[in-house]
Amino acid sequence: KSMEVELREAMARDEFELHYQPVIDARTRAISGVEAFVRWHHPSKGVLAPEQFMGTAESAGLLLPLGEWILRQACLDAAAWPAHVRIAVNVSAAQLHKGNFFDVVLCALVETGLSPERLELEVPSGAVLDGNPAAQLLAMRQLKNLGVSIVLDDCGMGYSAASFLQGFPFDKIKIDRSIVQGCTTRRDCAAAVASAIALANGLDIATVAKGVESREQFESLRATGVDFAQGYLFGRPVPCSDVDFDMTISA
Ligand code: G
Ligand code: G
Ligand code: MN
Ligand code: NA
Repeated sequence: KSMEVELREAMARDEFELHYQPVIDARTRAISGVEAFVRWHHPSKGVLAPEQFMGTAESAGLLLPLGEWILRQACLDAAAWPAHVRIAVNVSAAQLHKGNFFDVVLCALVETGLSPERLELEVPSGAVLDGNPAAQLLAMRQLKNLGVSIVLDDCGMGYSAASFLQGFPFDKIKIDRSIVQGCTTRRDCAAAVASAIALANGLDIATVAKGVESREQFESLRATGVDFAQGYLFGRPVPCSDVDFDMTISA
């Protein structure tokens, strides 16, 4: 059987699951939210990560239905959590480029009862640049008016030009793991992290450091002024029932 056929069956058979990774508030050291990551419980291959099936989902035209399922499931799960926990959902370029994106998000919020202020949508920078900027801007502005946050996900230095950040209504940027992980050992990484934070601060955009794996990295990022941090130091993505909503990181 081809993976494409298996993916179509997986949608019907409910073989997808969301795992959640904690995001820590760097100031309070307490959990501020989680990011959702999709997993596929393949009938014979075990648990598959998105890199193993997202390509096929895309070529099979399944990114939109899968994306809608992910959004709705994440909102449904989050609606049952303590109200201080925000939920970040990754959005694909295909979803962002579709004209009905705002309606899909609104529908998920209304049907699950999740407050819009608790939802963050993480958009890949490539998707923003490649698409129809006017249509995307409209959708982003509508979502922001509703109270949803827009997050620029993979902010490597290539996309962090002030003009780009200012051209879209981002509430947050996520600083890439590749530079975060070098912030205590490499001058180029330390400089790149510091300049991303300074630029975001100047534009009233919050910052999240991804891929934080050590205490030293976390303390260095806090000293540089990062607002939020995420990574294996705080926890891996885990099933909904395993998330610790009272997590705090001791000083
Ligand atoms: O934890 P993990 O291996 O699942 O994540 C790998 C990549 O897949 C990440 O870059 C992440 O952004 C992407 N990804 C994970 N979950 C989702 C999802 O629900 N939707 C989309 N569009 N991408 C996801
Ligand atoms: O591209 P993006 O950074 O969104 O990818 C998220 C992927 O990185 C997921 O597969 C997630 O499980 C993984 N991840 C999350 N935190 C860490 C970390 O601290 N270190 C490493 N190496 N990977 C991480
Ligand atoms: Mn993400
Ligand atoms: Na990601």
